[in-house]
Amino acid sequence: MPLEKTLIIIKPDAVARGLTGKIVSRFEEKGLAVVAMRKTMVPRRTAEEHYAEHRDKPFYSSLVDFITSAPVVLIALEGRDAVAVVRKMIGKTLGRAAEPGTIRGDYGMSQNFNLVHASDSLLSAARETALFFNDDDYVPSNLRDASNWTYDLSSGSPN
Ligand code: 3AN
Repeated sequence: MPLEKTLIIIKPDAVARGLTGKIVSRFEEKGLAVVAMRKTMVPRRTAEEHYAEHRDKPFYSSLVDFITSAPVVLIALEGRDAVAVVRKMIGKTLGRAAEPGTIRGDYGMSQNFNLVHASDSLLSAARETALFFNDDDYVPSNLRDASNWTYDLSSGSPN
């Protein structure tokens, strides 16, 4: 079955507000597998590389300041169409415009303190997961008992 990996960062605001568990639960309940996870401070140079595409934007340095200011939780999630599924689950960038039912829509009001980062394409997902995780950080998702109940495997083409 073709599986994608995507990078989530639970940002300093969400970690400080004690929302880590709730956010991780949402992804688990959806059927995405946590295949790597680490609570850490992000080194400044790593943050600059992570946000490189925003280097010329006026908010770049405050973005780097924010993500390096306090602990974050880094998560690699795996699942079918994981990149798009997770983007839909986090909602719009601006919390107060994000739809209820999304993570930002349910827990946030801010644009800058918007709780989570999620890779926005397969290409960014590959770049960002490699920036934060090594090969030996990953556990195999097929060890998770519920994995046989996330997709219907009986029809030949998992769905
Ligand atoms: P998203 O996180 O929804 O993918 P991006 O990739 O457009 O949003 O922006 C990355 C981060 O930069 C956002 N999470 C937000 O914190 C910040 N940001 C985006 N647009 C603005 C803006 N116009 N002013 C200030 N900060 C912004």
